Amino acid sequence: GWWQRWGPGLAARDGSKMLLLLLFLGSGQGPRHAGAGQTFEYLKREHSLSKPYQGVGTGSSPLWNLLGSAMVMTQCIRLTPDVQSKQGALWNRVPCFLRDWELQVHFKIHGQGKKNLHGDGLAIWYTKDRMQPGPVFGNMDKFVGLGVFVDTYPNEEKQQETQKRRYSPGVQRVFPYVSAMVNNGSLSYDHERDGRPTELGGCTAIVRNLNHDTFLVIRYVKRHLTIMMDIDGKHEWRDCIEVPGVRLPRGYYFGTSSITGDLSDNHDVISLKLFELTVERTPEEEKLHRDVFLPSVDNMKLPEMTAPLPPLSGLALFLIVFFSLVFSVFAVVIGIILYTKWQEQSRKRFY
Ligand SMILES: [Ca+2]
Repeated sequence: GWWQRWGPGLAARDGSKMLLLLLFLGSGQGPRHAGAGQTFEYLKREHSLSKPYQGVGTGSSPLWNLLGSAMVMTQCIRLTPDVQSKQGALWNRVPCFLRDWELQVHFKIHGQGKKNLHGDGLAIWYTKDRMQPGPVFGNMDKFVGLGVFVDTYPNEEKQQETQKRRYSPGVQRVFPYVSAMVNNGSLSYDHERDGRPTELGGCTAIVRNLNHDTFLVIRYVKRHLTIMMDIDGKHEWRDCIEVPGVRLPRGYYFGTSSITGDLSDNHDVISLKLFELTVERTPEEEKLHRDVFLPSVDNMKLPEMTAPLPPLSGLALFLIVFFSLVFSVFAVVIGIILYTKWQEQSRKRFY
C-alpha cells in the first residue's frame, strides 16, 4: 500500500531484516522511527528537492543549481529533452556531512524512441566536485566519489552485434541497466563498455515509458552501500546492488545528470529526498568508521591518483646504495690521483 512508499523506507523495504514499528506519514518533520529501536530517519530539506521546485536555479541562494539543458517544468526537472546531443545536470549547493543517509530518487525516463533506439540514461552522484559537464552521463570523467548509473543504451552489446560477435548468455547484461561505481579520481568510465570494467555491481531495470512511478534508492549505512529499485508499480523495493566496505568521505555533493547523443530520451527527475539515518555504533564500529579523505572500496584495488614508482625491494635498495657508494669512492680516488698528477706537473713547470 501507500505506506510502503511514504512510510519509513528502511522498515518497509527491509521487512525481513527490520521490524516496522511506527508509521509516520508526513513531510519528514521530526524523526521517523524506521527500525528495531536503532534507526531514525530525518528528511534533510537542504539536500532534498520536490515540487514546486522553489529552491532551484534562481533566487539569492538556491539549494539546487541547473546546468546545461536542465530546466524546471511544472511536474519535474527535465535534465534533457528527447532531443539529440543534449546534456544537463542538477546539483545540490550544500555539501553533505551526514555519515549515514538514504537518497530516494523519483525519476522518469520516456521518449519516442523504440526498443534500443533511445539513450543514454541518467546518473546520480555523490561527489567531491559539482557542476562539471563531461562525458559520463553529462558529468566529468575521473570523478571523485560515487556514481550510480541508469544506463538505457547497451553500447557494448550493440558494438558486438555490428561485429557479428555474440556474448555467452552468462555475461550479457540486459538493458536498461543500473550500476554503481566508486572512484578516487583515477578511473575513467568506459562508455563504450557501459562501465563494465569499473562497476561494483548492477541489475536490469526496465524503466522506460512506464505509466507508473519509478524510484531508485541509494542507502549508505555503516559503509554498506545498497541500491534498490521500485519500478514495477508495486511500491516495493527490489534489491539491485549491495556492497559492503564502501568508504565515502563526508562533505561531498549530491547531483544528478544526463546526456543524449545520437539517441535521446526525456530524462526527468521528479523528486530527490535525502534522509539522515541515525544508527547506533559500537565503540569498535566508531573506531572502524573514521572519516576518510578519498573514496575507496574494501577488497578492491583502485589505481592510485598519481602513478608512483614501484616500491623498491630491500635488495634493490641495498644494491643501489652499495653501487652508489662504490662509484663515489671510485670517483674520489680517480679525482685525487688526477689532482696529485696535475700538482706534480705544475710543480715541474715551476722548477
Ligand atoms: Ca550505455
